[in-house]
Amino acid sequence: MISRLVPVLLAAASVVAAAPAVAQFAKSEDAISYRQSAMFLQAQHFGRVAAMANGRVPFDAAAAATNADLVATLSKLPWAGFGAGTEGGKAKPEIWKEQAKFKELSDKLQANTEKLAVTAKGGNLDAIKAQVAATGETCKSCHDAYRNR
Ligand code: ASC
Repeated sequence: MISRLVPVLLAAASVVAAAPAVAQFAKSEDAISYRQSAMFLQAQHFGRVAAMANGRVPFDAAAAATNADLVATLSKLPWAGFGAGTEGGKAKPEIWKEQAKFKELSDKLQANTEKLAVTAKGGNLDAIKAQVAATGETCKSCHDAYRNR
């Protein structure tokens, strides 16, 4: 009897495992905290590279590379926190109505931060300035469309 239940339980477990990433959050407030935390960390580490690009702090190639690497990793994180039923925080409801456009912008950010990490490893400040600008534009275009002030 129990043994006949095993395949059923395994199938049920695989459905849970395949559920959207939102399933990892116990409640929608946790998803909101998660995505806001990921955005906060991105802003801190992108801000360190941007400060060098803008001449606000002296250029330190190793610090730029380390921070750019972190941004590339961190930029993968927030999206799991925008699952179905997690509307709220600073997120505009349009995110859940325009999933394809939101995904396109999140992919664009990740492509830009990846490029920033590669560029920062190269150590050329002018190239870093250009890629910081391109990445910042990507942040801004998504915020303009999908973040409440
Ligand atoms: C940051 C930050 C943003 C972006 C954006 C770029 O450092 O916190 O939201 O860069 O200002 O335009």
